[in-house]
Amino acid sequence: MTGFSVSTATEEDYAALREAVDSDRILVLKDQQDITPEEFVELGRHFGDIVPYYEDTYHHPDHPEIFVSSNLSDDGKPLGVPRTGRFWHSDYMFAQEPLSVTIFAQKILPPGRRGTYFIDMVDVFRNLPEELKEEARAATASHSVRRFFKIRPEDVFRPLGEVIREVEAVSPPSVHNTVVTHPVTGEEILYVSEGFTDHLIGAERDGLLHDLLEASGQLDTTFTDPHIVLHTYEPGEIVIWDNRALVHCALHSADPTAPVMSHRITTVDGHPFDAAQSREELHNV
Ligand code: 7UC
Ligand code: FE
Repeated sequence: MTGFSVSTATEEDYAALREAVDSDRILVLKDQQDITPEEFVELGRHFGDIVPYYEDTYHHPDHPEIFVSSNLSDDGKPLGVPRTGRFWHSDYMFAQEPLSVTIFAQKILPPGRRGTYFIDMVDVFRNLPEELKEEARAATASHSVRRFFKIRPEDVFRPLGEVIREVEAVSPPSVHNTVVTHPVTGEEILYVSEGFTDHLIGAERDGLLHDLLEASGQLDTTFTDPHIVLHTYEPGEIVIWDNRALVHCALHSADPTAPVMSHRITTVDGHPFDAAQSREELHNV
């Protein structure tokens, strides 16, 4: 979409953006290079309550609502965390209440290809054989950040066991339905990811998680599976996506030293994450 500007946007414009994200799952706003952090936060507020990342190593120095992925430093202090999200996931899958919407702004683009791979997990579920659908509906899934928790600068010289215990205490695994019902569209979403889903609970057989991930395209290391769509960023783009329906995987620059920076805001939209399971139930699993 061209022509959007936070400085002139009306409530109707924001409603149209939200509708586009619900119907198309992903929306690209062009020519946003001049957006200020304050305006970016303002944009985020129109998609629900902003959830700052739970680890403050990722925070923008002046705006904790903004998650920074970057390999740059300011006065020797790292700005955010480099090379984040290089694995299939949905943001905050490991949390009791995962996120509804992700808003992603590429601030400094490295040379070469920098993008995000997406898979529409509504499509994936719709195309599963009926038998696999039934097996998935019958199970719940346990998700954990542990494989992708990034060691923080202040963790150096700490015993690894202590760090692991802390990760498990601060971000214990979450349990969600393996098939989540979208609260706005009513669609069924296969809610599993290669990066965060640790195991299924109540599955009829071993290997179900593997079969579901395989069917989704998330195990294809060549990224040529027909479910996979790559969005490569152009300067000034902001991409907004439905974090319930899509899983994503970052494509970082081939050169890890090339300066790069992206800003991200995530929200909960006020609907239950999963229409089939109330928030109270989620907190009591
Ligand atoms: O550093 C990262 O790759 C961040 C990841 C562990 N979590 C992203 C999220 O919101 O779930
Ligand atoms: Fe992510």
